[in-house]
Amino acid sequence: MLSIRSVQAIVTAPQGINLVVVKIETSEPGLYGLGCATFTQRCLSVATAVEQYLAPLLAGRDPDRIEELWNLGMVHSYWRNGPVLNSAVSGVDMALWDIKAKCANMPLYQLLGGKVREGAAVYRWANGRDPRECEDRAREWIEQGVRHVRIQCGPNVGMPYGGLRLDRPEGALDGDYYDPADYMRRNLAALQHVRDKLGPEIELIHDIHERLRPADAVRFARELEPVRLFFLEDALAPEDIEWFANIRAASAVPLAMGELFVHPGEWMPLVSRRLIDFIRIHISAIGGLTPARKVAHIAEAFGVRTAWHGPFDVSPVGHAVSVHLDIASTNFGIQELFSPGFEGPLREVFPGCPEVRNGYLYASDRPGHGVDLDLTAAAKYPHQPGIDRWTQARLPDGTITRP
Ligand code: GCO
Ligand code: MG
Repeated sequence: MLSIRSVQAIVTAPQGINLVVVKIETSEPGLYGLGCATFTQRCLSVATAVEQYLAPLLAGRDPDRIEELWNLGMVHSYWRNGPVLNSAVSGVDMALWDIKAKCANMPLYQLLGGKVREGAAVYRWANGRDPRECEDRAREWIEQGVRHVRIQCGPNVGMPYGGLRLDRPEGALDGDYYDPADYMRRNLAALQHVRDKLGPEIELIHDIHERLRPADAVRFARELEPVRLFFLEDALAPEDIEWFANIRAASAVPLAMGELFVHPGEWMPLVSRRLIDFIRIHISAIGGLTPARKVAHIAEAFGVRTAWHGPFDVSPVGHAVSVHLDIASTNFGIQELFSPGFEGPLREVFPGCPEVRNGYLYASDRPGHGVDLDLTAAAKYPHQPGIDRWTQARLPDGTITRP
């Protein structure tokens, strides 16, 4: 019987962003699987959870039993449904699906029911410091065949969430200050500008990134209606999801939520009460492909579409798993793809990155999810230590707030 021989967590940062990948080797020489366990802000905690707890638990077990091992991985810690342990289980889970597809000599999408489309339409980031820069960036994507662009206008185009106000109180503590009022004015103007300049065909998206108080989010969603967004992303923090009913009552803007979700109790009420239109979960944060495919099926029953989280802090392994699920899901909505995409060192460390052409992501037809990991190359880009500043977000008076 095939068995699990080793479970290893690899932390690598080919683009300077810490990624976590789990490699499961089996008793059959050369047969291994790779999974994404990336929670970049706490990557070493995830790696420790994999190697200190999951590796000894799984050694010698049957890799075919994915559902069994996913449930074991989730409940064995007793306390569960948190981002660190879920990410660790995700790395194992995706690696087991990779192994199963390799054993079946099939691309992963075949195990998920086969293709319902050839490629997954992507949305790309059009970040700018002013409306004109946002417009220019959007035009660059449109020239590459992209039909969905996310407009974010703010001084920090690298992490383009929130406005800026410089008049901090005396002695204010350091942090990443933003002014919700400035943010709303700035982004309403930018979205109106881009819609006016690019016309009605292009699909526009905007990410509030949980940075508004609920009442402001309700008002902003109403103000955004004339822009005709494809969807408004993360209008609320997970702690405030009861307010989605208020936004639904006030605005017809399609709503997308989920990248911060870790517990079924967060997404289930929004889906079952049809309070959102797109579920945008960070797949590793809920435990991997096994739960994500269940979320997709449940969402389909309620008319909610998928829009899996696709930032720079998902590894190419995770992106590949998303694409296989995208092309096999009837209720696929859109796939986020970070900028600049799978370039340079990322391709060196992860041979087989998904291909992007004319606004679509394509899944590999090789057995498994199609992405490999070059351990020698990975070692060239070791863990990047440091203290994130952008998640030390502060309101103008210096109050720490949600990033
Ligand atoms: C997105 C997200 C990211 C997150 C990042 C957190 O929509 O892609 O908002 O930009 O901020 O993944 O680490
Ligand atoms: Mg987001």
